[in-house]
Amino acid sequence: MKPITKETYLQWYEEMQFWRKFEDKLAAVYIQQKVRGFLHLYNGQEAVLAGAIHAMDLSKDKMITAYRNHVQPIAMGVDPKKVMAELYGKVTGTSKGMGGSMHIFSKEKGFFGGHGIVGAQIPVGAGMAFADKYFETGGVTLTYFGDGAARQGSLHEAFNMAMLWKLPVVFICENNGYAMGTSVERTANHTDVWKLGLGYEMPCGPVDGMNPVKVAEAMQEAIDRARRGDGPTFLEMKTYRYRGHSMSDAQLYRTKEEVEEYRKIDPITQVLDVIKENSYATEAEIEVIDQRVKDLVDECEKFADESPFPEVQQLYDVVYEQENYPFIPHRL
Ligand SMILES: Cc1ncc(C[n+]2csc(CCOP(=O)(O)OP(=O)(O)O)c2C)c(N)n1
Ligand SMILES: [Mg+2]
Repeated sequence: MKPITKETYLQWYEEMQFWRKFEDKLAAVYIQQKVRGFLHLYNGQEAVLAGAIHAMDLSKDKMITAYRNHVQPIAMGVDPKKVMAELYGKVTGTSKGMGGSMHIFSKEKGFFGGHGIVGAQIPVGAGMAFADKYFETGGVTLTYFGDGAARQGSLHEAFNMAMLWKLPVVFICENNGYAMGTSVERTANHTDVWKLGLGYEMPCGPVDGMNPVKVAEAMQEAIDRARRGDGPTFLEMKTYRYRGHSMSDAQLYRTKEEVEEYRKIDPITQVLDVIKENSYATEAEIEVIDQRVKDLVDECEKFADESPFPEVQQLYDVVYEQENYPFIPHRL
């Protein structure tokens, strides 16, 4: 694994702060109705992404996830201004404003969405890994899903095929404790989601998903295994989301005290503590980072605010048309 140095910690701090503040901004502009539809935020789960990025080879590895998908593409190199513009439904967005919150996508940067159907991306991720194996690209696909999605049948089909064909894929369950308002305890006989891998003899295990170092180490082992042709791994990241399932969640299923307990092991605070304990940066230098983060978030908001909405005609540019179909309104 690439060594975890002072620079790594400073980079983790800046990136995770940016992801957190970017999403805080989304929550604020959602209330102003600048962003509409559903909005599922990632606050609290950032270490799962930071650690994974450390272990990935971004020149060839890919990522696919569910609808909690705004900061992953940014981590993989997509311009955050374009991500925010997509959420605003603006033409400058990653999908010309036609995907919105749940469907951020960048083939160029290896980010394959953004999927709203729970568990649907699990077999798609296995399929992407199949393509990598078939075309001998050397790439590995990181396939993310939630604890709720882990109970879908699609997981079992994908696990079976991935093990049978030794596909270069890492399956990652982000266990944040809840599927909408339903806790893991209420949905399954056993709460160790990672054990689902045992039925397929897939290497599997739990990981402290609040600590980017633990995530990076587990991910590196899994990615190395996939890359050398030894097939998939299943990791259960034990993590937590601070905000509701989506913006319309009254959160009656948990207590404020529970959320506060998890804030004590916040991934950003953990990284900041290491920075301070080792004098990797002075207070003034940390303030400079915080200001840079704030400026970039402001820049994204300004860009999205000032970008135009798509022309109505764009609706017809991006759909398949059957030439002889008689009821195409814009052709009538
Ligand atoms: C097939 C399907 N069933 C139900 C839903 C409604 N739904 C949306 S999110 C969600 C909960 C999923 O929870 P989890 O997989 O733990 O992911 P998290 O939201 O915690 O990241 C449900 C049931 C859906 N989108 N798709
Ligand atoms: Mg969940």
